[in-house]
Amino acid sequence: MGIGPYGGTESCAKRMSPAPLNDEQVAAFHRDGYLFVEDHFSPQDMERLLRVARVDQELAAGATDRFDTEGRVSRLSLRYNLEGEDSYRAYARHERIVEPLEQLLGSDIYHYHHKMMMKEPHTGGAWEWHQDYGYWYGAFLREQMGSCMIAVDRASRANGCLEVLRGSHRFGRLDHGKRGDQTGTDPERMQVLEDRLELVYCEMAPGTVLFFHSNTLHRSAPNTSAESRWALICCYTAVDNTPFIDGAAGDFSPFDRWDDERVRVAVQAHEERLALAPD
Ligand SMILES: O=C(O)CCC(=O)C(=O)O
Repeated sequence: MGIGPYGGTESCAKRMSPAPLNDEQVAAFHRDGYLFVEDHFSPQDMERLLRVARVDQELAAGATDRFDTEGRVSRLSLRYNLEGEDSYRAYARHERIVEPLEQLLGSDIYHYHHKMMMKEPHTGGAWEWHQDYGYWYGAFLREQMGSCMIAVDRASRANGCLEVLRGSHRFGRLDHGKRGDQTGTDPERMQVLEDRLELVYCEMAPGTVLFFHSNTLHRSAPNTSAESRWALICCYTAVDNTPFIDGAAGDFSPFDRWDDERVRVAVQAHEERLALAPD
């Protein structure tokens, strides 16, 4: 039984409460704009999450298509609230996600939204270079926001893993405009940053997580492989950085954080509702 970076064992049920990130991890996040934590969740937990997500008609019904500049489609299913006991909301409440991100952002946080990114074999389209704060700027005054990408499937260069530009969060928010169905960064500045900064391919085994800052430039290539690339991305904002405009989507209020056992119970209940046989 392996020991994860959070001091727990591979079995979700037996993991201990999360330990804080160490100084080196926090410094790496501030330097690079992102932080990988391998083996954050066990492969078994990710298999269960994927099995649920694959048959969940509600998730599928809530999915929307986004087209890249070449007209290839990427699907995502997004939720702005934590009302409900499904597996994705359980992970969005997970103390292993919320507490490290609070540490990295230096603030208590509210949930903004979470989304299952469904990049299908051969068809999953690209995501153009952007900053999340480029999308969110219209509703939020400050960039004190961040996300955690959980690799549910294995993410590789072949299936269109996320790509980040190391240290790009330090250049502030760039102008964004329409790129296909998406919002992308100003190409001229983007070219300069691509020339100057290191491109990092976020190849991740199931259960690895990537915490990243809202100004970190990222994109992903189309999925040209026979393997799907599903990932759950949970997004949060500092509690004193709620939307300044009326009617912005989201439910910005304190929420309960769930530990391993509470998340496991929610996933199991979800499996039962979907009539999935236990492993
Ligand atoms: O899933 C991906 O490949 C890209 C997702 C992304 O860029 C985002 O959600 O902001």
